[in-house]
Amino acid sequence: MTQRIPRTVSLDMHGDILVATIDNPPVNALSHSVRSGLRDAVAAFEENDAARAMIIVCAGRTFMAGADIREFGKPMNEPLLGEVIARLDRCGKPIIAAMHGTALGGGLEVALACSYRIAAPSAKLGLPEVKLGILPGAGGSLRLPRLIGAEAALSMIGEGRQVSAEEALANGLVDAIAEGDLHRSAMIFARRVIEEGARVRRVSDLPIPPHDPGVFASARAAMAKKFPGFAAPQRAVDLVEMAMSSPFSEACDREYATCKELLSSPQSRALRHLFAAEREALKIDGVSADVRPRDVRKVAVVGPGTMGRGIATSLLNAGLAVVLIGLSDESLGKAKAAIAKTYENSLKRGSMTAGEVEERLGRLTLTRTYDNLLDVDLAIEAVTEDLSVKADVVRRLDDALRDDAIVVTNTSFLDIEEIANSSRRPHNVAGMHFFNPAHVMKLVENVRASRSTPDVLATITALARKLGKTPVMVGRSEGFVANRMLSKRTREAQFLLEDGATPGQVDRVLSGFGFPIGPFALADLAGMDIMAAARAARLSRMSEREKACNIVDRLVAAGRLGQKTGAGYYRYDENRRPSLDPEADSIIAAHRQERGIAAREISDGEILERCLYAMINEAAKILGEGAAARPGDIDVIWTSGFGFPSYLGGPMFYADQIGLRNIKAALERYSALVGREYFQPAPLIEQLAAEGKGFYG
Ligand code: 3H9
Repeated sequence: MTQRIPRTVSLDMHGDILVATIDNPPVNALSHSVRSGLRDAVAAFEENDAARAMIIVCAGRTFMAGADIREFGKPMNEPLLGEVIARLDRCGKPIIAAMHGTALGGGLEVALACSYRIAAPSAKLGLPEVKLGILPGAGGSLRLPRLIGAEAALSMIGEGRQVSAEEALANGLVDAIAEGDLHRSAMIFARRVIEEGARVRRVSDLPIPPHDPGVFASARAAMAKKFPGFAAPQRAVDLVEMAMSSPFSEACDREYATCKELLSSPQSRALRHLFAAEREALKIDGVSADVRPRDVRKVAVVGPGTMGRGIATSLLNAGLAVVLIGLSDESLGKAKAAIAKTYENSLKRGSMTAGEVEERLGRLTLTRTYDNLLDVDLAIEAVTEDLSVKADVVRRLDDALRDDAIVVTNTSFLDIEEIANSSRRPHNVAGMHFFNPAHVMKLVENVRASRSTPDVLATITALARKLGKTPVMVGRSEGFVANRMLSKRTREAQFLLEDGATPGQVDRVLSGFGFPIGPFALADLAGMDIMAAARAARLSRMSEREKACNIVDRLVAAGRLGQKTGAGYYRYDENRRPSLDPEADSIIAAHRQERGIAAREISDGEILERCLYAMINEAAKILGEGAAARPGDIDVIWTSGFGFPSYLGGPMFYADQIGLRNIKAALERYSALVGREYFQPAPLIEQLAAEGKGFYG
């Protein structure tokens, strides 16, 4: 018998076991039809005397991944998820949730309202609502701690941490891990439940497990440290604490009210915007979804320096074979030692086994020649930022690789077109701009050249995803998106020092805004010599004021290279703890004096606006030029790569909250104060402000 309740839920009887299959691609979200289907499935189960147990299982790649995010912010049609869950909970016969893929949010809440839970060995379970700025709203924060205890529940709800099937079995979240086929295992499990009396087990009936009341205070402190500025993790602790001291039904109402309240909060809107923007960024302009990426199994990395090593490590981590090409045995040996050291640290931390280290290093080949590269599918050059050196490498790769192999440049500011032009096969050339350290940093700016073919672009996107990165496609532009915008913030931070601000003040304002580190503390970390070299590379394209604003060079001349020499903008103790340093202030004061600039009192507001609006204005130029396809791409770049607080949604989303008319007025103000060449509003801002629109309409 096959009975169809709404389209997305079907029911099948197998002897005395009713199987409810949810099929709502792509991720079986709990859309209205699934909710009503589930409610009707429970009713059908209760009415059917022949059915002694029911299994809930999902078709496709995953168990239910939660409430349907697309329905958020719109009027919800009944039944609401809470009602469906209450219906499952009240059922007088046992229901078994059989989970595969990711059982998340509302999906896990459905499972928690069942009598039993069984998971495929590869399944992941979690309540990730906090990442969307909300909290579970359908009993998750009440049932989870009853089942696994307060402490384990706090980390899953407050951090959105997903657990493996193995961990879930160990902490009692699931009753069994499937052996072989999940459906078959679930049937065997259900049969046993029936044979043992078809007992109903309600998590809502479980007593509140004993817990140390101090656990909530320590969770609050841990969340504040781990997620500074985020509201939902703190509210998660409040919620779990409340859930563990209130009657179940009262706690349910309060949980739902909290979820609803957070849903309309600015942080949740920003985080949900980013969730969508990250997925949108994978859709490449002009490349249809059916373009298949080329197969990439073996990659050559040219240049065993810092970037090359990081990129090679990242590729090895993703299971690819890597040929690292260098000029000398010495540089190659150093690179291999550095990669091995990274793995040694992972070994010490326990995040890798000795076998895994050996296997990864076994896939690495070192060579000084371009011989035997015919089995290489893609090559990444990470040599010196010098066009002639890069062009030479591209030509050598042309000769050495198969005709269909892809050549990728890791340039950070050279012209992608000129690099592509140095190849005989420019259609096979593109950029992948990794950030240092490349095996750690999530962001990769993938760069399209004018002749890169769609499948080349699809391949570099797929490769970056395989490396666990967040790729964003950008176009031709000096410094691409991230560094081009950053350079404007750096410029303003320097000008602010000239105008009278101190490094401590600027850093305090920007970290107070939500950046993990201020620009001057960051410069001390990177090293003043590196900052000076970056400045020297751009000198010829700088304005007169920027050229003259050489505080970085003065610090280098004073031997203040940053943390590594114990002093830069700040002074550092032996544990690298910073303190304000009057000597740095004197160097800055001497610079002002020489330049004839009188220091003035600078407000925190001016610091924030000059630093942020200079970036936003540059972003508007980038968008206007088409070097970024969408404002969302820029938001993803800055939140995933450069520490822009994700609860503010990224610089473009933030700008829309301020209002482009207000931004334009501030840009005009700073044009008058600092100079038109620095703050003239971008044409796109002029246009959108005149139309009363924002970047997002
Ligand atoms: C919740 O449950 C609240 C309740 O507690 C209380 C309510 C009262 N809804 O990520 P992918 C789309 S809050 C609608 O590329 P993957 C996604 O946009 C929810 N759509 O695949 C994309 O669409 P497109 C708590 C969703 O394999 C497509 O599916 N749950 C949802 O890399 C593929 O997604 C979460 O926060 C959704 N819930 O990763 C889970 N989820 O193709 C959020 C995804 O048009 N989801 N889509 O761009 C995820 O973490 C990942 O999507 C997942 C799959 C791990 C499931």
